[in-house]
Amino acid sequence: MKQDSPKIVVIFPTKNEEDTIEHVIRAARKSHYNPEVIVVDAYSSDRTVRIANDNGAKVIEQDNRMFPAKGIAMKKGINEAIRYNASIVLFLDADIKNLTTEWVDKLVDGCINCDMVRGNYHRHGRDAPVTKLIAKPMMDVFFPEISHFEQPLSGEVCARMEVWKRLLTQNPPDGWGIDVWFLIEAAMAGYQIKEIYLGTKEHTSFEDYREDVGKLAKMAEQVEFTILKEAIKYGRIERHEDVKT
Ligand SMILES: Nc1nc2c(ncn2[C@@H]2O[C@H](COP(=O)(O)OP(=O)(O)OP(=O)(O)O)[C@@H](O)[C@H]2O)c(=O)[nH]1
Ligand SMILES: [Mg+2]
Repeated sequence: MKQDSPKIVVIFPTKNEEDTIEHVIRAARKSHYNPEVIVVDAYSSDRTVRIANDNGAKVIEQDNRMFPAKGIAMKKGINEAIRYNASIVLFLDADIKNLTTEWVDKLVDGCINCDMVRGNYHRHGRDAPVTKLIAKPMMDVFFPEISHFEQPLSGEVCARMEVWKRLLTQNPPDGWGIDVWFLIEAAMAGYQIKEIYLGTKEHTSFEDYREDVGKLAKMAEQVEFTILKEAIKYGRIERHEDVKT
């Protein structure tokens, strides 16, 4: 590692990810950036925490037992990364079966000259219904200037620490709305954001809902209302009148 390499922290929010946690931590730790790996766990009832500890991650518990709590976990992770003096923080989902070290390197590389870098993938036809049916159409209406981002709910997001710190002060949501919220708030703050293509994403959460998409109802609701609240905050709500119903 070069002397002047930035300090990188990789954060995995986890809830019962014993099948994939070892693989993803190992892939991240092999990065030439030599990152610290933090797991923010949601009181997993399986072996996630033990496996994460055994593979060199620092494991912390999220702040409370409210679920879903991806936002709570991400906020906790950023605060922990601040203690590590990180200059770049990369969030990755822990359920990605085909995560590679190259993903980590590419996302961090992109962040050297950009404020925020986000993962984009090819997804199975039935994967990512909340992205396809809720987030993308709503972003088209309320935030057209950033609706070109293919994956507004991407869990693979890298940003410079000052970006995360500033966004933390804006009262981020606690649940599934967090991903699109970070995108909208970063864009509204004028940060430079780019999306990079990482290939196909294979993740275990898809297996949970491929036969019953209704399992995503809470996620859909939280994403939808996050975008609505942001549309109100930024004076965009009247744009719904342009939608043919
Ligand atoms: N700490 C914490 N982690 C969570 C929570 N909910 C989900 N996660 C983790 O967040 C990551 C993303 O969750 P997934 O269930 O894979 O959801 P997703 O892939 O973004 O969404 P889909 O594409 O709809 O499956 C995974 O690593 C989960 O283990 C939570 O409440 N707390
Ligand atoms: Mg997933």
